[in-house]
Order: sequence, then structure tokens, then C-alpha cells
Amino acid sequence: MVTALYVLNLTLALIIVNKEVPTSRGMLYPTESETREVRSLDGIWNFVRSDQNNPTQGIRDGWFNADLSKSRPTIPMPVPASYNDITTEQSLRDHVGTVWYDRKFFVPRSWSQNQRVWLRFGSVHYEAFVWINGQSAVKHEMGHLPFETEVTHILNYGAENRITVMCDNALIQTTVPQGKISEVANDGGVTIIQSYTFDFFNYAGIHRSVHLYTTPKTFIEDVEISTNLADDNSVGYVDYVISINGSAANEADNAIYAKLQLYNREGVQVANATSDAKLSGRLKVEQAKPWWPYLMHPEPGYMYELEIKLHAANAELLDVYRLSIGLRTLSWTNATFTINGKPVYFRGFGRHEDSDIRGKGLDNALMARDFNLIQWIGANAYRTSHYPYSEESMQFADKHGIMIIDECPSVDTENFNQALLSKHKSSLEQLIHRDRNHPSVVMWSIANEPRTSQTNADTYFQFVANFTRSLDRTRPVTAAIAVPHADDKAGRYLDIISFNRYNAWYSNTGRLDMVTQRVIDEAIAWNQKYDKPIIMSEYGADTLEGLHLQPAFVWSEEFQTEIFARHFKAFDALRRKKWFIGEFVWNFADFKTGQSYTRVGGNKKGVFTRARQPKAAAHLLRRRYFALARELDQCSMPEDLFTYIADVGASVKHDATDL
Ligand code: GCB
Repeated sequence: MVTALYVLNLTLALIIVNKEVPTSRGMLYPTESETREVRSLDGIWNFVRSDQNNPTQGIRDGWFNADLSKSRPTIPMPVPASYNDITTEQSLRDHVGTVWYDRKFFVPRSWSQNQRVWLRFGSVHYEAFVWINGQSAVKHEMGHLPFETEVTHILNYGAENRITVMCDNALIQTTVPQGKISEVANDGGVTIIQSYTFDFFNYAGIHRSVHLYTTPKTFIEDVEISTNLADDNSVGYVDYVISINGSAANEADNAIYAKLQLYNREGVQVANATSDAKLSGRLKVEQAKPWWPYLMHPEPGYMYELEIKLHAANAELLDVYRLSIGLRTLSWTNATFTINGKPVYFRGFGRHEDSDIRGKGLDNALMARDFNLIQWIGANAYRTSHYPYSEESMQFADKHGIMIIDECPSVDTENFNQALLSKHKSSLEQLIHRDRNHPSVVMWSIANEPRTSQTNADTYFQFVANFTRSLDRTRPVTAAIAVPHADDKAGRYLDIISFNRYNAWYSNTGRLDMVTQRVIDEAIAWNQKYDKPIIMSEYGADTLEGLHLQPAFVWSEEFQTEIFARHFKAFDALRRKKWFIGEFVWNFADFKTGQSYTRVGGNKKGVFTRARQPKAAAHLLRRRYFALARELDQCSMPEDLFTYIADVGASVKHDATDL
């Protein structure tokens, strides 16, 4: 009987159907204009934790009907930030289930007239329930992605308002990412444990900014652009589709139109157009300045400003929205990836949004520092491992010419099932909707280390990859795979194969003599299996800053430096085969993980410490990344790249020509 049930379950699990998923609307990044105002609700909120064994009590008891402090004693909590590391309490750090936030705010009387008001969250991990003045306003599931709702009719104008947020961090088998919740006996009774296989701390809370913003009654709800360049890159094309929302849109179909003007960096108008009745069209940009990656061109990250003015049939100005855009074109084959017709070799990192105290909370100072370090080290790309990063960081990447492999929050995906598939697709839909206008985004990563040898992985990834393509055909699709190439069932649905492997670390620990050939052999094997471009998307070694051991020994700075060098040798052999198109170190900086005896305060594979200072290997990596940039794109070298050693003639060189 038991066997029969098991077989039945297995059969049910095998049938995965490709169902529709809900479509995102709106969510343009909130910016001010002649017709829009933006107010931040960031700051110190009131915070309370539910009892772990009673996570829905607050809903049943209506905690949202009054100030939270009326239900429970509250503590101050910064927004944006993860709540886990703010206090000194282990119980809050490791809390599983719901927590509550609230705060008061005023809305100006002027906002009640002739406009609409929207509430927007940059991200809440993992699930959010929001009330305004006790009325349910919006619910959203999926960390690291924005959501918004109209609140025009539930606000008090010229008066005080209260916003209440319940956030649930529980991860189960049908969330993205997956986790497991179990009840385990402890010394005093039982406790609820959240477990997950992924290797970063499940930070939670209101992670990114909260905004209120106004729009006119009829407004620009969405803009989708795609860009192209003529073969010689001298002329650029911007295809646009504008969606509008509002009563004027419904009444006067076809009568509304948009005027678009494109400005260059100097503020000079370089193109303009009036849309067709469907609010779509094309701008042609003569003497285009293409968007180039960092070090690939003397002027990387060139951004234009697209000004969109929405007009009523009688020419009245309804709404103005400005969007930064870059002109570039991508193409790929089974052996190449090009940008603006030039082959690209990726050199960069897997990263995390992670830092002391604030966890995964948006921190502008940290973000600016990280981009300075990326430029200092000469990287041209990173993967948003293992979830979408802040919109502010996407804007930074655009401006700095840093290419992004944009990853959805699916990590260590397993036990493929129908509910999971729908959420996985929804995470990609939300991600692509949010990020499709960024020139920095050059590839979609649909998963990290999915268990692609399992039954069902084949159908599952066929659906996920094809769904991604149906949303955006202008960028290739990849996934970072770690199962052995022979067992993988997903690669054939990808455009580019990325693989993660830890030679001399997880396998053959300490054996630096077992790296180079293995990396070469594995890359060749992936290429032979799928005949697609290959990237090594993770390699590295945990390294305790300040630990020096000569000869190199695991965990020491010497070992990280040596292991990098062994990989570089493999990459150089592979680069001769044109299909090997990139190397990504794991990780940019040390980051926090769950507790484990393999982790000393977290994962220490950072090239930078968690405080964003270089380890010894950073200097080596910097010399390599600049050497690659110089060889491939003839960039000039930073003056401080080589330290003076000795004036001993031609045998010891110490300047850029040494490369
Ligand atoms: C991996 C994972 C990454 C881990 C890393 C490690 O393969 O993709 O999330 O942090 O290995 O250091 O174990």
C-alpha cells in the first residue's frame, strides 16, 4: 500500500504543466518630474516579532487595526535593513515566521487633488502583507523584487496615516528559494527550525526603500525599450512601447499620444519622435554613442536620457517620465557572445548583497564602495548570485559599464513540482519586467546549482528557459550548473552554459596540482556535450584574512592566491578555444551564511573582506583583469598596478609594459 502511494505521488510529480503566471504591471522606478512627486518612508519603524509557534496571531487579533505598540512592546527598527543582526538577541537573528513593522506618516492635503498615490516597496523578504490605516493594501510573495499598489482611496489627506507590514521569512518546498521547516526537540521542549541548502544567511525584513509617489490620473504606467545599432555602430535605434493607466486612456482610445526626446550626457537633444496611436515607435539616433562595458572603450557606460511626455488628444500635457537608457546590441552563437559586434570575454565575480549589521538591506555607501572596488580591480561583469539586486545597483552598473548576468532567486532548486514551477516562472517574469531596460543586463540566469540530474529537471527547465525567452529574446539564457556534465538534463535548453566547480577545495582539498587540467577538461566536456559558449561561473577557496602559511595551505591567503593562478592558467588555455567566454571568481566579498562547522563566521571566499578591504589575492586578480582588458581591448593601465621592485635592467620590469 505504502509503495502504491509512493508510486502515485511520483507519477503526479512527474506531470508538470506549463501554466500561465500572473503578469507584473507598472513599477517604473519612482522618480520626480513636473507631474510626479516622490516621498520616502525610509527611517526608523516600530517592530515586533510574532511568537514562533503562533505566526498568524497578529492577523487573527488584528494588530494592523491600531499602533503595534498597543498589541506588544515594540523596538525601533531601521528601514531598509535586514532585522536579523540589528539587536543582540539570538532569537531575533534566527527567528522563523512573521514579524511586524509599522510607522506613521503624513500625506499633504495637496495630494488629494486630481492625482493618484502609489505605495511601492523595493523589496521585502520573503512574503509581505501591507495595511494602510488598517485596510489591506497589498500582498506580495518573492524576496528581492519590487511591488506596488495604488493607495489613493485609503489615505487620509492633510492628516496622519499608519502603514503596517507583516513580513514572513518562512521558506518551504514551494517557495523560491526552497527551504524546509521542521519542529525539533530542544532542551526545554520543541523549537521550529528553518533549514535550507543554499549557502547564504536567510536575511529578512524590509530590505529596500519604501516610497509613496504620485502620478496624474492618466499616467505612463510602463515603458519597454529595446535598442539596436547599425552594423558600424554609427546609428542607434530605440524601439519603445508605452503603456498607460487611467480613465483618459479608456475614454479616448487612440487619441492619446506621447512625445519623446532623447538627450545625450551633455543635455543636448539628439533625437525626438511622436508616438503612433498605440504609443509605440522608434527613435533614430545619428552619431550614436554606444553603451560599452568598462575598459572596452574609453567612454564606457554611456547613458542617454529618454524624456517621455504623455499628451491628451487636445495636446494637454498629462504626464512626464524620464528613463536612462543605453544604446547597445547583443548577439551570440554557439561559440561567441558579442556586444556592439565585438566579442566579449567576461571577467568578474559572483557576489552577494551582504554586509555587517544591515545584512541585505540597501546601503548606498556600501554600493558605491563596491563599484569603486570593481573598477579598481578591472572587472567588467558580475552575476547577481543568487537573487535580483537592488534597482539602485542596476542603475550604477549601467553608468559604470559593468555587465550583469541577472539571476532570479532560484537556488539549489530540487523536487521539481507544479507549484514551484509557477513561482519560479513568476520570479523571472518579475525580474525581467523590472530589469529589461537596463543596458548592463546582458544575460538572464534562470537558476543557480539546480539539481538538474533529477527526474523532471528536463521538462521543468525546458519550460523555464522557454518562458524566459518568450519574455525577452534580446538576451541569452544561462544557469550556473554544478552537477557533473554527464548527469545534466538542463543545458540543452540554455544559450550559454555556466558551471561552478571547486577544484582543490571541495574536491581534492589542498591539491593545487589538481586544478588546471581538471578545469580545462571540464570546460571542454561541457562544450562537447552542448556545443555552446562556456563560462566558469564559480571557483575559489575560503580564505581567512591575515592567515599566512607558506607553503600554501588551505584557508591561507597564499592558498587563495595560488588557486587563482592555477585557474588563470586553465582559462588562458581555454581562451584559445573561442567558445570559452568568461571567468567569475567566487566571491567578491566574504558574506554571512547559516551556522556550520565549514564556515568561520560565514563564507570566506571573498577577494575582499566583509568590510570591503582587499585580501592578498585581490592584487593578483587585479593584475590579471587589467592584463586581459589590455590584451583584448587595448585599455590603458592604472599607474599603481605594479609596485617598483628594483632597477635591475630588462630582466626585472616593473611597469605596465611588463604585461
Ligand atoms: C556554490 C554555490 C555558492 C556557495 C559556494 C561555496 O557552488 O553556488 O552559493 O557559496 O558554492 O562557497 O560553497
